[in-house]
Parts: sequence; C-alpha cells; structure tokens
Amino acid sequence: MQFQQAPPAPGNQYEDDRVLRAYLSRVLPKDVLRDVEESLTELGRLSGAELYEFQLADRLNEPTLTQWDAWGNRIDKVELTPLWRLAERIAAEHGVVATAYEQRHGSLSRVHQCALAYLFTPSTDIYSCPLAMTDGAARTLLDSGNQKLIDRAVPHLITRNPNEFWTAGQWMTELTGGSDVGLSETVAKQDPGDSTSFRLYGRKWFTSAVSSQIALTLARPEGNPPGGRGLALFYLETRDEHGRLNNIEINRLKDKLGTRKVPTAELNLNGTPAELVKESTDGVRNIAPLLNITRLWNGISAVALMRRGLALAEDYAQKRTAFGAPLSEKPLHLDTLAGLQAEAEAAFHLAFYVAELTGRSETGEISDEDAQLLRLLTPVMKLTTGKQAVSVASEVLESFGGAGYVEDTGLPVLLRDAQVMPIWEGTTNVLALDTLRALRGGDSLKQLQLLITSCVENVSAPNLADAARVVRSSFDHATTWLAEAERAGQHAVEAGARRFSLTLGRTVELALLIRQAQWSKEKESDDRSTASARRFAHSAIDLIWTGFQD
Ligand code: MFK
Repeated sequence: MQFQQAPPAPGNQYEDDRVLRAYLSRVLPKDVLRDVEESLTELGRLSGAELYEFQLADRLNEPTLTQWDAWGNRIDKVELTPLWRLAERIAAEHGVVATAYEQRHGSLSRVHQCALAYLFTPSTDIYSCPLAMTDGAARTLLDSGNQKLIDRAVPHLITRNPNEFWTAGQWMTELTGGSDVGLSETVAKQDPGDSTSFRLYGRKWFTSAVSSQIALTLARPEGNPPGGRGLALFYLETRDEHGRLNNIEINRLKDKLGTRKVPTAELNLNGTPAELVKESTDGVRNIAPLLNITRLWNGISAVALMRRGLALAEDYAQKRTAFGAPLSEKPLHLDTLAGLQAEAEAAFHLAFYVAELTGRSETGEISDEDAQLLRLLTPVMKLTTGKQAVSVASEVLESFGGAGYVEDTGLPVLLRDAQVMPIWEGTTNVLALDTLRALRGGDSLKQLQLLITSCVENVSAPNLADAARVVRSSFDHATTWLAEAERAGQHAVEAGARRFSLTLGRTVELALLIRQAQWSKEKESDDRSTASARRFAHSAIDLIWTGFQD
C-alpha cells in the first residue's frame, strides 16, 4: 500500500477548546453558562465541520468588481464569494453581532458575543471585518444619541434576520494616509436649508467591505479648519431605493497580501448624500467608539486565528509519523507547540478581559477607574495580540513542514490573514502612541497596577510564584522607564513607546493567565494553564530597553 497522509481537521471548536471553556466557567455564573452553551456548541460544530469544509472548497474564489454592463452603463457591481454569502447568513442567524445588543445577560453578553465571534472567525475568511465594522457602527450610532439614524439603521445592524441584516463600512483612509486621518481631503457640502444633510466629494483609498449597505465616514464641512477637529462624522447609505450606488464610483478592488475575500476598494465620492451623525466638527473623536470596537474585534480575531492554527497543528501531530513515532510523541515538537500554546493562551485572556470591560462600559456598570483601564488596554491589547498572531501563524505553518507552505492545504492563508492584524485598525506604532495618549491626564497606569496585583497577590501554587515575580518586575521596569523617559524628554518617550506598550501588554497577559491558572488548578485540578503561564513567563515579557540615555 502506498503511504497516504491523513489531513488535519478541526473538531467541534467549542467542545475542544479547553482555554475558552475554562475561562467561561470562571467568569460566567452557572445559569448564564448553561444558557449560552448551546449557541457556542452549535457554532463550534459548524466552524469545525461544514464551514471549514466550505472554506477549503471556496479557497480560490475572490470577490469581483464589474464596472460596466454590456451596454456601456457604469454599474460597479461587487460579487462576493459563496463562502462570504453563507457567512453573512450564519452571522446574522447566530447573532454574532446581535448578541452584544440583546444583552440577555447584561454586560456578560459582550463576552458571549466575543466567544461567538472567536468561534466563527477562523472558518469564514475574515468575514469578521464587516461584522466588526457593523458592531462598531451600531455602538457609535447608539452613543451618538442621533435618534433618526438610530431608528433608521441600528435595527438592521443588530437583527438576527438575514433578510433584514445590514453591514456597515468604516471609510477613513485616504491617499493622504491611513494613520494620520486628520489630513483627510474629502469635502462635505451642506444641502441648502438642511443643517444635517450634506453631499460628500472626495476619494477614499482603502475602504474595507465595500459591499456594506451603510458606512460611517469622515469628511470636512466647507470652511472647517484642517486637522482631525475640522472633520465631521457622517452616515451614508451606499445605494438608493433602486439599488444604484449613491454617487459612488468603485475604481478598483485592492490586490492584497491576505484578507483576499474582503472586497477592499478605492472609491470616488461624487456628491454622495450623507447625514451628520453628531456635530459638524471633531470627527476623529466621534468615530473613536467605532475604532475601539473594531480594535476589540481585531484582538478577538487574532486569538481566534492562533487557536485555529494550533487546533490544526495539534490534530496533525497525532496523525503525522516521522522517525518512528507520531509527532505528538516527539519531545521537541511538543515543546514547540507548548510555546505557541502559551502565547495564544496569554493573548486570549487579554482580549477577553477587554471584552469584559467593554461589556461593562456598554451597560453603564463600569467605574471611572475601569473606564480608564479600558481606554488604556484597548490599544495595548490590539497591538500585543496582533504581533502574537503573526509569529504564532508563522510557527504553525512550520510545524507542518512543507505542507504548511503549500496553498491547497489551506494553511498559508492563516499567515497571510494574520499579517493584517498588526496593520489595520492602527499599526503597532500608531497604537503605541495611542497608549501614551491614553495615559495622559489620567490614572490608568495605577489601575493597571491594581489589576495585575489582584491577579497575582493570591497565588498560592509555588510553581506560579516565579511567574508572579516576573509580572511585578516587568511592570516596575516599565513604569520606571516611563518616568525616566519623561524626564529625558518627548523624543525618548516616543522612541520607546512600542517596547513600553508591548511590555505592558505581555505583563498584563501573564498576570491574567496566572489568575486563570490558579483558578483551574483549584477548581478543575487542571495544571495545563499553569504550564502555559510558567512557559510564557520565560518568554520575553520585559522588552524595555533603556538605550535612550546613550
Ligand atoms: C478583524 C476585525 C478587524 C476589523 C477590521 C475592520 C476593517 C477596517 C479597515 C480600516 O478602516 S483600517 C483604518 C483604521 N484606521 C485607524 O485605525 C486610524 C489609525 N490612526 C489613529 O488611530 C490615530 O491615532 C488618530 C487618527 C486617532 C489620530 O488622529 P488625530 O486627529 O491626531 O487625533 P487626536 O487629536 O490625538 O485625537 C482627537 C480626539 O480623539 C481626542 O479627544 P479630544 O478631542 O477630546 O481631545 C482623542 O483623545 C480622541 N481619541 C483618539 N483616539 C481615541 C480617542 N478617544 C477614544 N479612543 C481612541 N482610540
């Protein structure tokens, strides 16, 4: 018989996920856990079975743009791939956005919704992008108090009925830049006699998921000053009642390294009707709720991709034999996977902790102190998990040897898609600067210290004590560095911002992982998180370097 290799296959992605299940057992009251488990088990099953099979079958399909019909009419029609069309229906029916707004379990509904997103994401080729923006748009509109727009759009954004479901775009980036959004050149001309209706004229350079029914975007009302303060936040609908684009031209779809199913477009706005969401200034500040929700999704997606890679690698290790034994019995292979598990597990706890804080903020149950912590941890979480997703995906591919480098295994897409995590929604450096912005004028570092202290102060297991010491020492080093850098001047603070933010991120990840490990040891007699915490503690947690003094 000729040798035939069995391919890797994910099982039920909820039932097999020790980390997710133990976390939910810790943070959810028993009755809430019982109530949500059915939805998680079902989506976990779909994600590991039909959706995964469909994803492999859909591998070569990409969205297409048809700009002209046979008779010379400009139509700019975007066709999505079959996987994305299915994903839209499943996302609506399973409440992958809606769950956060139904709030059946108060603030914990955000945790439930993020668990759904985490299970759904890896089998749907970044359909999480339009869902993230939809969620962010719903939050932003609700926070805006603009009742007309809330009544018009929010029911569509948070429905479970796929026939009523709308997704939202987030159109920010222009040719002038994706980071320095204040340079945006799109102009908003007010309709005569109506203070909230405008027409937008400009060119948007990187608009993700152009297939959405609505978008939130930034434009500068005529006469406004330059910079982010002179921009205003607008709501627009992409098509009119006849299904024609609302004075929008789609110039082309981007040819990207990854996220190939996402129809990311370059657009011209040629007098697109748009409504002011809030005041006619301060667009950057007013779009921030959207950014913070999409950054949460970014973190959840980063940990979801890491989890999928590990699920496949662990399954494959049982099936692949080399040098006389399955890889799952090879000490070096196991050691390598354990390192990846530690990274993924640590990242998981930070992303879901930000989900907990976000939920409390949305239900108004958050204290001022925790609101400051949420503001600080959102960029810290996004930048830390984004970097981890890329390094874990790269190692996952390597754990398959040559098969990980071959397209029709469906594995290389993990790395290509992971690479977007540190780029969009703010690069690592932009978010490191946002971390500094979040520290300004508040007490959030103190709140972070209280959090990590509460995580490690009750550690009783001797084999977690060393890890707890790493938490304390790296946090102390980060805060000492910041004080010294501030004395040295703004240049020093800015130059070290990435190392500082990543140190905070990895330190708080370790602290949260220790808390979970202690709980699992006591309540489940399970030492696997302890093993991950110990291993993570021996990775590079403290990345501070004090070279600015040279
Ligand atoms: C898988 C799931 C992922 C979902 C993907 C969705 C795909 C979408 C694709 C994209 O659209 S990617 C493009 C996303 N673009 C960005 O993320 C922008 C990156 N750049 C930044 O974040 C810059 O830091 C920023 C544009 C905000 C800088 O602009 P400014 O004008 O220099 O900001 P400034 O003056 O510092 O802040 C203006 C106000 O906003 C301030 O408040 P005040 O007016 O009260 O002083 C800030 O405090 C506030 N602000 C800024 N960032 C904030 C924030 N408030 C809360 N949270 C934040 N994150």
